[in-house]
Amino acid sequence: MPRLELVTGDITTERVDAIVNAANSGLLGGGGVDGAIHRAGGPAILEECRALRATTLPDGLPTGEAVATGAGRLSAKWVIHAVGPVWPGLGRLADERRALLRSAYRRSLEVARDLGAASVAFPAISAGIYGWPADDAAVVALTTSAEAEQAPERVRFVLFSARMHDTFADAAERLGLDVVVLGDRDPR
Ligand code: AR6
Repeated sequence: MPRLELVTGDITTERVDAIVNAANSGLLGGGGVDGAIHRAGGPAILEECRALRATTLPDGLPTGEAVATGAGRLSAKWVIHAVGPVWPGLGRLADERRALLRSAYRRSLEVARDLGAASVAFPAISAGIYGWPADDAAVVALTTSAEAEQAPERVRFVLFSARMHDTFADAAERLGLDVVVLGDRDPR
């Protein structure tokens, strides 16, 4: 099981080997953390995404999948673009889509591991513009990472607000998972 870490902050400044982007299937940028990563990382990331669309991913990246590019000006070596599902509202569809959210985490961890990353940072995938309820998003993020067989040694959740941080911390406690809470500025 990887070491799980929680921190409040802006994921674009994290000093980890790989940063996960909560992208969309088009891979050509967007709002939220996606916009922040492309702004901070510069045009090289978008160029690589365009190249993927022109070659191996003409129809875009399916929901629940992940693909890596370089990280441009970011201190990370790679950005792993993962596509989470849109929250469908409570009901039958929620279970199906939850499997896709699990898959987005699992595939990101596998891609990170295949790249040789020792550390990876995640935002709360789907919990912003895609509307996933924060507590459920935290449970999926934590359990999928804790259970992952293919993962870097360190998995860090970088939460943009104190409230989301508390949601992740509470979920971890309820689930009986050991997580290391880092200070706002991670000394690494
Ligand atoms: N660092 C860490 N977390 C952040 C940052 C940041 N700089 N900025 C936002 N968050 P979202 P989604 C948090 O909306 O729900 C885009 O348009 C945010 O507060 O970025 O998966 C894509 O192109 C929230 O908790 O991603 C897609 O179209 C979490 O990151 C769509 O949004 C995820 O919010 C994906 O929506």
